[in-house]
Amino acid sequence: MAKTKGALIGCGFFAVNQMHGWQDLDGVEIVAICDRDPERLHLVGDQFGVDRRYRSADEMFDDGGFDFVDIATTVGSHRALVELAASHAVPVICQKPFAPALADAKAMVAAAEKAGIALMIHENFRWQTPILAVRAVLDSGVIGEPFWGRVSFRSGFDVFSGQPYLARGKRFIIEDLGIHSLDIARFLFGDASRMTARTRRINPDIAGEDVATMLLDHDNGITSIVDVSYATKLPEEPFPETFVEIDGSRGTLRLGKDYKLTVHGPDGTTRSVVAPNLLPWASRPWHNIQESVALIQKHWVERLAEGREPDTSGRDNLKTFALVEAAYRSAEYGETIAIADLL
Ligand code: NAD
Ligand code: 89V
Repeated sequence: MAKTKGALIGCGFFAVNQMHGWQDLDGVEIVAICDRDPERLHLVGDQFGVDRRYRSADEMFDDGGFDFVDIATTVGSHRALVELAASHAVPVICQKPFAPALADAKAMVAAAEKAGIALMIHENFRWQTPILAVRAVLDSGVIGEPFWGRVSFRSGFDVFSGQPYLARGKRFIIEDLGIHSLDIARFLFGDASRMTARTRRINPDIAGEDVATMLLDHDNGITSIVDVSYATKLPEEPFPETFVEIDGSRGTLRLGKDYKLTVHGPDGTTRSVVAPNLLPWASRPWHNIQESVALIQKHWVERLAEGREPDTSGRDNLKTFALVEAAYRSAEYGETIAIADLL
């Protein structure tokens, strides 16, 4: 069978994981890559044996010859590149954060719909093995109907050495990391209708907020807390683990350090370890995120072949991105924000 051909734009820090993920997938081949920076183009092209290399995305699209494009650039270029893909009717994956602002994200969804192409946001945290394990427990019904939840990511890890742009943005932790945690909250507890948030900047050397505490009212009556911090100095650094607590009508679930999952129900308590697999190209502590990259890319290829909308489609991810926007507004004005007013 002919291989599905992809192209990748943005050969930076994170794209290497995406290239590994594509390389591992049977039936997929990345046939062209693009980066404005010739050094990154050279490094990634040589590492993954891709001969077609472009410094301009326009030129790469003009030459064509691929079935989808994977955008792994930083947020400022996402709208222009998605619109470029739409103008060439090429299905597109775009890294998170979706866009600089909700209006841009809506325009991107509209462009993809008008062109009749699939648009998936690379929102991979819900594809992490421990998060999928939590979802499976909820689906089993063992803890009954959830009524309260917490999604927590607290760390002192130096993310700025690998991703220096994170120290410079006016927005930091909610836009970069909280966006994943908010998507996990939607994945586990359903869509949210109201958001109340508070933020702080503890690290004086960065421009944006590095601590956020968010309270969500979900449509189905669940209340959740999503709390994120890069200013939390713990005796054992948990990066990049997400902790989850859920209380249900029949029991409780706790996902804690080292991927330990405790489920308590009417028939007793089970304790297990739901650690991610360490893929051959992965390295600790990033392996949890790296495996989720491989899984979301597999999902994309499957859905593309079936002609079905991916789980984190642009349309779906507007609801996650609206929570980001709402959190910043709530923190700025000290008010609770109705999500429906944004969508
Ligand atoms: P980076 O700065 O290391 O890499 C971006 C690359 O894109 C650079 O090499 C740059 O030259 C290139 N580029 C930018 N605009 C371009 C354009 N218009 N045309 C061609 N090339 C262009 O950034 P990064 O850390 O790799 O992050 C990239 C994206 O991945 C960001 O949106 C970030 O939030 C996201 N990210 C996601 C995860 C995740 O788990 N989903 C993890 C880390 C980063
Ligand atoms: O996943 C991400 O988006 C990364 C990090 C985990 C460092 O926040 O930017």
